[in-house]
Amino acid sequence: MASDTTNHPQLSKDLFGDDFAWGVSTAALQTEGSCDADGKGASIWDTFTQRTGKVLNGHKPDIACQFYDNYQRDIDLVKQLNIPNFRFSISWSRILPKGEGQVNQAGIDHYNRVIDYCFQQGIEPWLTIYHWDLPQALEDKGGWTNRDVVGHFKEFATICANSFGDRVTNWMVMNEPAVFTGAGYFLGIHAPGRKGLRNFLPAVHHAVLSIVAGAKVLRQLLPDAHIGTTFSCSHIEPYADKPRHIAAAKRADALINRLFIEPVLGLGYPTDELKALKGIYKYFEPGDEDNLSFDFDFIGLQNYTREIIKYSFFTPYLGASLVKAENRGVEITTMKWEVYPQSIYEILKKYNAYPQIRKIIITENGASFPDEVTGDAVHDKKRSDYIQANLQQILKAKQEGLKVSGYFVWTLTDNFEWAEGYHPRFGLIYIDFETQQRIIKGSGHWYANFLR
Ligand code: GCO
Repeated sequence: MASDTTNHPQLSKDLFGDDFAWGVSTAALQTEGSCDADGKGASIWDTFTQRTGKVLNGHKPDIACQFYDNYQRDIDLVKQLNIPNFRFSISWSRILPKGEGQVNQAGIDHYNRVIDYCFQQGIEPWLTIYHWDLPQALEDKGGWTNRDVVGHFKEFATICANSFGDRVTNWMVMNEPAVFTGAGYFLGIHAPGRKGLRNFLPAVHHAVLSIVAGAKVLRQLLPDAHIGTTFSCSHIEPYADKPRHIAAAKRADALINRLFIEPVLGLGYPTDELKALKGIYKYFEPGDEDNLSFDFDFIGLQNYTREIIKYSFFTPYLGASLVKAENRGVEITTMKWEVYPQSIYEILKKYNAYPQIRKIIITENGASFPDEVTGDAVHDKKRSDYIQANLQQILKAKQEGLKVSGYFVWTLTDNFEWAEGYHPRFGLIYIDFETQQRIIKGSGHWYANFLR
């Protein structure tokens, strides 16, 4: 694979230190398939993808990577790539088909087998409790806009802690709340497809209460657990050095980078910067102020790109819009995201500055590019270059003393990329979705060598 890889001579795993956690991340809905197997209830993504026009090419997650039936095959590949830590999520509706009440033991048994198999292969499982696949039965009662969801999430987190906590040490309560509330309850482009501030604001508040409630449950039941939660983030720059663009970039930063982490760190919602958020207090109940923050062992940051922001009179509430990377003449991925590795360094500097954060782990970073398949090889030099360039930036941050202590690639195999279906390929491992054949890509070979 030598010809497939640019030499980044100074990059070696050892430079990051012995206690740096190396891994790969996945999510249940994106990989498992078997959407109604063994008593599983429907999730909002199972129903959303039945609606026409919601997902590119009408793709559905019902088969995906067949990870539910064939988890051993892919965990074997994690091992083959020398990856010591494997992050995956638990499907809420496999364990509580209606989101609450009746427990489906088959779902618990399944995840116990997956966890046990990781340990058998010498791989440390890292569990995400919630990665966007809310049970449809809860959505029918209002989903994240209904405050009852907090109690139901607590119930789900309690079952996870009691069922898996005897072996699993590393936990992430929730994945990227800004995306599932923003895309799912404000823009309507992700499940459940709801729109507007009146859906978004309660969803945000109930998500924050749930993150904290879930973390408290873990801490109480599993005092030795290593507890985190993950946030999406992007380095933001104003379009031009003009006051109106600078102010717009600050508002976008409040929405994209600060909305969830600041309450969780005890700093409250960033309503000063973003006035439209003030409506969130309507959804407060007495005592909420004391239930918005938690002292996490680590914060998971997920960064892919930077955003350039300009003032926009026409964007309601925000008064800001993105200057699309495709119009800026920069290198972009299949997702049309700018390739800008310095973003991850800027992000580390930004979050490092919060004294309340003890430790940062990059729980996702990666890229989708078109893969070139020739026989039994997949050439994806752009992906390995992307990962190496990002690691160079993380190393620089680490050497400057910033508190970063882990890196997880998104993702193991190509999978179901939400509203984009199977078109964007993010995997270190290629999947032919017709045959389910796997081929380790050049980037996978690179990562395996790097981790050796
Ligand atoms: C995320 C999502 C992943 C995406 C990835 C690429 O947390 O954003 O966890 O599910 O697939 O980010 O868009």
